[in-house]
Formats: sequence, structure tokens, C-alpha cells
Amino acid sequence: MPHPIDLRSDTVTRPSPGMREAMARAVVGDDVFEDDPTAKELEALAAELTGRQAGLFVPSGTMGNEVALLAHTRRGDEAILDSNAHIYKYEVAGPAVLSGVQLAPLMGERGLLSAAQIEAAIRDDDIHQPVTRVICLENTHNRAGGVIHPVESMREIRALADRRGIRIHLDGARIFNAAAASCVGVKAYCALCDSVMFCLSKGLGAPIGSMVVGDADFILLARRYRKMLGGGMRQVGIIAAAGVYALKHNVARLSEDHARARRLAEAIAKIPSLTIDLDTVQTNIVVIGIGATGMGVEECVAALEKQGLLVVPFGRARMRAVTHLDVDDADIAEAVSIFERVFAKV
Ligand code: TLP
Repeated sequence: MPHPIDLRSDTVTRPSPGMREAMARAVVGDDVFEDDPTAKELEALAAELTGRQAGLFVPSGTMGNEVALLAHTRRGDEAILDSNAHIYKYEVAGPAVLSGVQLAPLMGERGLLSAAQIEAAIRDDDIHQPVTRVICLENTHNRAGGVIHPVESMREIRALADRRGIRIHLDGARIFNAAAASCVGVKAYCALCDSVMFCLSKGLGAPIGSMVVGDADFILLARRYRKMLGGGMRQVGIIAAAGVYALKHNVARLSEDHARARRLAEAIAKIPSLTIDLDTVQTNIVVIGIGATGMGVEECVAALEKQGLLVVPFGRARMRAVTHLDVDDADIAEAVSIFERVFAKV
């Protein structure tokens, strides 16, 4: 059988020949001594593209979110976030273990929290209660299906945070996707937050790494916490070079992934046994309900795999397919025909 079409995640991409070449040529130094020029170049580029003072290269998005929380909070503080946020669902209780922070998960509408909803959850100034220190937003929202958090809503949350002296951290793992699909620049989203984490290793196609950006003082503290978590790396320029390459070559093409996700979603919407909320298909993520198939989610995923298409289970009744730079139009056409073959008759 030919290679399967891999839509499990946008993390599955392999570095392109050009990216490999950039990695091979990278000038390196010891980044813990802060003398790796390529890591510095990447951090400066990330800061420039997001309009923030400074950037920090971290090995993963998870570590980026966790160092940001460590830098924003003190033990016993509370962080407000959506109950389907990556930080709440998929970071192994890192905020509790590493920062000693209690999470206050709220039920967002398609993953999005409103200012009013957040305001109602802010703690009173009372010795019985934890201090609400930080609000964590996610843009695009992964579990909601790649939904964009509208900039107007983020502005309202910023105004609330300013009134109440609370910080905002953005899990912007896919913030470049949000920007590509919304005509709102990355800088506009990032200006509304005290810190932003974004991933190089997702739609941007780098093999490893994420960035944290914010004010210089904040990044200095985050650098210290990165060291604490074991993320101080040495000749890191070899992987930072892939990040520089990704930011220079792979941002403008993200809308291609969005168009392919849309095409896939619209074709799946025509299959009666499956369900899909086309309104959520705003970027590169497609969440498919197993609806009336009469099959379990694992069974659905296995049936697709047998035909050469990889997706992931996304809860008990949903699957997720993600488009990325290693799939082209022909792959999407083939993915559609596999979906039709497997589910048209059930
Ligand atoms: N998401 C992965 C899985 O962990 C679910 C994926 O395949 O989508 N924030 C968001 C919004 C994410 O989607 C992810 C990864 C992360 C943070 C963590 O990034 P990594 O995997 O680099 O630690």
C-alpha cells in the first residue's frame, strides 16, 4: 500500500529539503551561555513578528505554556480558562504540579469565553479565596475544531483584565492560522496578551519547538523557569534554524491548508451517517461526529486506516482530521473518497 494520508495532526510534518539544508548550515553556540546566534535570531524574529519585546525558544508548546504560567503566578493563585483548553485537558495537570496553581475551568461557547463569563468567575478580595492571577485563552481553539477567538472579544477580555489587574496568557499554538484566516494580524492578537506561546512544529512545519513572547522582564523570568524544567539546551541553533526557516517560508501558505480543510469538511458534510458543524471549520482542523454510523470511534478510525487514511479519535463520538503542509489537493481528494467508501453505506 502507498504511504497513508496522515491527517492525525499538523504536528506530523517532516522538515522539507530546504529546511534540512538550513538546519545543516546553522551557526551554533551554547544557548545556556546565550551565545547561540541562530537561537537569538529566531527569538528576535518571533518578537518582531508578534510585536513583542522578547522571545524565548522552548522545546514544546506544553513547556511554553507551563513556563508562562510559572512566570505569571504564585503558588495558590487561580487561572481562569475554558474547560476544553489544551492547558486544562492535555498538559498532565502541569499547572497544579509545577506552578501550584488551581485552574478554574469555565464552559466556553465553542471554546470561547466571554468577558462577562470571566468577570463572574473572578475571585473577591477575601482571605478565604485564591487570587485570580491569569486568564488563559486559546486561539485557534483546538478542541472546538480550530475556531478563531474573535479579536473584538479578546479586546473586551483585555479591558476586563486591565480593570481587575489580571494577566492574560494566550495559548496561540496556532495563532498564525488564526491570523491567516481572519485578516487580523498576529501582532493585533498578541498586543492584547501579556504572554503568547505559539508552535513552530505544527502548521509551520518545523520538526521541534515553540516560542514564548512577551515583555523583556517576563521573558527573563520565563528563561529561568525553562532552565528549571530542563529546557535549557546547548547547540540549539540546529533546531532553531528550522524555526527561522518556518517563519520565513511557511506562514504565507497556511491559507492553502484552510482551503483544503474546508473542501474536506464540505465533502464529509454530504455523507449522511456523519455529522459536522461547518461553522467551526475556520482554519485547518476538521472535527467529525460519528453520528449515525452505529460504529464506535475506534472502529471508525480503524476502518479509515485500513483504507490508508489516518485521523485521531477526538473524544468518544468524534474524530479529528488536520490539514498541513505535507498533504496536497490529490491527498484531500483521496481522503474524501476514502470517507465516502467507508461511511456511505453505513
Ligand atoms: N496539540 C496536539 C495534541 O496535544 C492534542 C495536537 O495534535 O493538536 N496548545 C494547543 C492548542 C495544542 O493543540 C497543543 C498540541 C499544545 C498546546 C502543545 O504543544 P506540544 O505538543 O508542542 O507540547
